Formats: sequence, structure tokens, C-alpha cells
Amino acid sequence: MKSYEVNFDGLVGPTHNYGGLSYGNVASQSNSQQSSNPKEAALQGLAKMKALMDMGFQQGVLAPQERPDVAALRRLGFAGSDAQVIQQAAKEAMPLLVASCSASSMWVANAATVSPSADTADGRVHFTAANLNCKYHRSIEHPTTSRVLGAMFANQQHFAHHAALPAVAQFGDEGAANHTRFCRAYGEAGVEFFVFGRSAFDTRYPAPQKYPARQTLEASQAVARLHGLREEGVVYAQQNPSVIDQGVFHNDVIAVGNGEVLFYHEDAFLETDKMLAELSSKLAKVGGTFQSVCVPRSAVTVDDAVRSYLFNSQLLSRPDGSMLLIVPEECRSNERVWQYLQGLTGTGGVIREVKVFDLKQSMQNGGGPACLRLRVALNETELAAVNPGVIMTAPLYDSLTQWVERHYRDRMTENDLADPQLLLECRAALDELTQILKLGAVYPFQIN
Ligand code: SUG
Repeated sequence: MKSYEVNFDGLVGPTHNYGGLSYGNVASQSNSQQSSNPKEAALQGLAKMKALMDMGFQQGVLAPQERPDVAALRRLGFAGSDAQVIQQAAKEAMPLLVASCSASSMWVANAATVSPSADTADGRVHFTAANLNCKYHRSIEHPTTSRVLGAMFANQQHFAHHAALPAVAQFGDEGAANHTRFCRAYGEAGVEFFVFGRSAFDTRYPAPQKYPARQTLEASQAVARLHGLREEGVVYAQQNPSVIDQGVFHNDVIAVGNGEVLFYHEDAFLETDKMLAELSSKLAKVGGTFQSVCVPRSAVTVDDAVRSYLFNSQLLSRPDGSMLLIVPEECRSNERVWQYLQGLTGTGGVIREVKVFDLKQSMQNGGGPACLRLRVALNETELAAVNPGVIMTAPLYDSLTQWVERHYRDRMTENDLADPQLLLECRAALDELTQILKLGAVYPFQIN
């Protein structure tokens, strides 16, 4: 049976703004309070989806969330009508209003961890929504994420959904951004690679000194158990704490894998040789030949990687077995990175081509091409069981582009977030979106 990797990209929501909310994420911190352009952000994301679809890849779309999250503000003690809640928060606690307005759900690599059916004990595709417990503005995403994923992958015969892990730092879980799957073919059993930043219960593991390690070993292990993965099909590795302290807040900022290939920075992991050997032997047991492409620090520094997002790229398999790397424009403007990429594609290795995309609006908050997509490996039967409303087609691209043009503002600052009218605009837009994507009622304003 045929199988595919389907990339579901997060559609940028109408409140996209630079809130400076993510300590440890260099771009988010350095662009704090700048004026953003939600319309441009959404169109940049849609252009990438369309381009991948046009290249023949399977592409889907994941809906944004209801923001401002008035219910979240009410839980923090703001009261009255919706407009009063927003006005009171703007007056007394602007940072909380900003957090409740974040369009951060666009980075759907953090929406969930997904295990394909070939890896799981019950032969279903498993999803665990990420609790994103490290940052308040992201910790409020998972209830809606779960409803949206449930509406997209609704068939219980093929899809199993797990609620987010307990919402405490010891089970901090950031989803697929710290998870990669290696396999010979998408429909065959593979090796799931979980990368954690620290252990919550075992003090023998080192931890970063400056910035938080968002993913714990214990969270990764819990997800592997929930999904019914075999021990032989799982490898755990620790991120190098010193790169977290240099701004590598997720593993997908320093490594990306696809098929039988891991593309990574020399400084990404601890005990790299042991980890590579385990990946290689476990992949061999399911018939695969592991290959690693290490980028030496002498060619690209960790700082270059963090600024250019070289590793936050999409590594995609082409029909001839070679691979294509989708990188952000920032890679072209970094001389060392661009030179490295020229060399990489010119040497006859597996990665043959690089394509560049302008995702500046998202990049300025620390979200590159890989952050914007959630990969779901599906066989033909499973793909047919996905809600067809969320699969990208030329007409859907046109409707979404027109929808963005109709509803989005082209400038967003704190003053705009404080405007109660924005909530009404967003609800009207999202209500229409659920019809375009045939999701049914998924937003709090639709179900309460
Ligand atoms: O969680 N930025 C996101 C970026 C997530 C990137 N995802 C992956 N690497 N997979 C984060 O730090 C910034 C929001 C703000 O500051 O307005 C933010 O949430």
C-alpha cells in the first residue's frame, strides 16, 4: 500500500504579534513590541503550503485558535462582559492580555507528537497533544488543539487521540519539535527519536544553566508509552544543555530528520556517537540504513544556526530517493550558512536541492519552516479517512487567501490587542474558517 508524509501547516491567526513572550527564544525576545503584519504572516505561510503542494507533496492545513482567549483571562480574575475583560486586562496587566492574544498555535510542530500506525501496538495513528507547559501563552493551546485534531482525524478506527500530559514542568512536553522518525518507507515500522532537554526525576542528567529546558525525559517516555511504541523502535537522546543556553529551545532548531537521514549540528546532542550507533542498529532491525549528515561547528556555529534557522528546515523525500531542503530566507543572508548549503548540495550526497522561502513574519518570533508544520505519516487508507476539508487543494488555497484578505489586519501593536473590536473580528473570521475547513464547532465561542 502507498504511504505518505503529509505536512499539516499551521495557518497563522489574525492576532499574530511580537509579544516577547518566549524567554530562551532569541528571536522572540529581540523583536518584542515591534509592530507585526498578521495578513502578511498568513499569506507567507499559505504560499509555502501552495508551493509544496505544487511540487507534488501532500499538504494539509491546521486551523489557528480563538484569540484573545477571554476565558483564559477570566480564569485569571478579569470579569464583566468580554469587552470589559479585555479593557481591564489592557489597563492592569498588559503582558497577560498579550499572552492571551498570541497566535503561537501557528507553530504546529508543537501541537502534538504523532506516531504512525506502523509503529504502534494497536495499529492506529496516535496523537498526544503537547501541554506546552513551559510558557503560559502556549500552555493554553492544548484544549483547542485537541478539538481541532479530533475534527481533522475523526475516524476512531484509524486515529487515537491522547490528552496532553499533566500540566506541570516535570512533564513539560513540546510535541513533535523534539521528535523525529526514521524509516525506510513511511508505511513501514520505523525508529522514533525523542530528544529531551533535562530529566525531572533523575538528577544525574545535566541541565542548562540559563534558559529553560522545555522537554523532559519523563514526558517523552510517557508519550512513547501512550502510543504503544516498542522499546526496539525508540531512541532517547539528550540535547546538549549548552546549546539550549545559546537559544536552541527546541531540538528542531539544531537537527532535522527524514527517512533514513539525520541532518544535525556537531554540538546538538550529548553522547552523540552512542546515540548514532543506537539509531543505526535499531533502524537496521527494521530494514533501514541510517545515514547522518553532521554540520561541523567550523563551518556553521551554533549562533549561525540559531540566527539562520538552517536546521529548522523541512527535509523532504523526492520520488528518486534524493532529498530537498526547504529553508527560510535567513539562510541565504548568512554567508557561512549559504556557503555550507552550496557545498552540501554540490557533493552528490542525499540532499540535492535547497529551496528558500520568505517566512519573515513567523521567523521574527522564532518559527521557521519546520515549526510551521506537523508531519503525519499516513497510508492510503488512513489518508482517505482524514477530514478532506483540511487537505490543501488549489481551490482551498484560493478560498483561504481570500479569507485572509477579507479578515486580517496588516498591522498589529499592543494598542490593537487592547481593542475589543479585534475579538469580534477574530470570531467572525474563525467562524467562517470552520466552515471552509469543514471542522464543525471547535472554538470556545462556538461550543459554550
Ligand atoms: O514556543 N515563539 C514560539 C516559537 C516556536 C517554534 N517552534 C519550533 N521550534 N518548533 C515558542 O517560543 C513567541 C511569541 C511571542 O513572543 O510573541 C513564541 O511563542
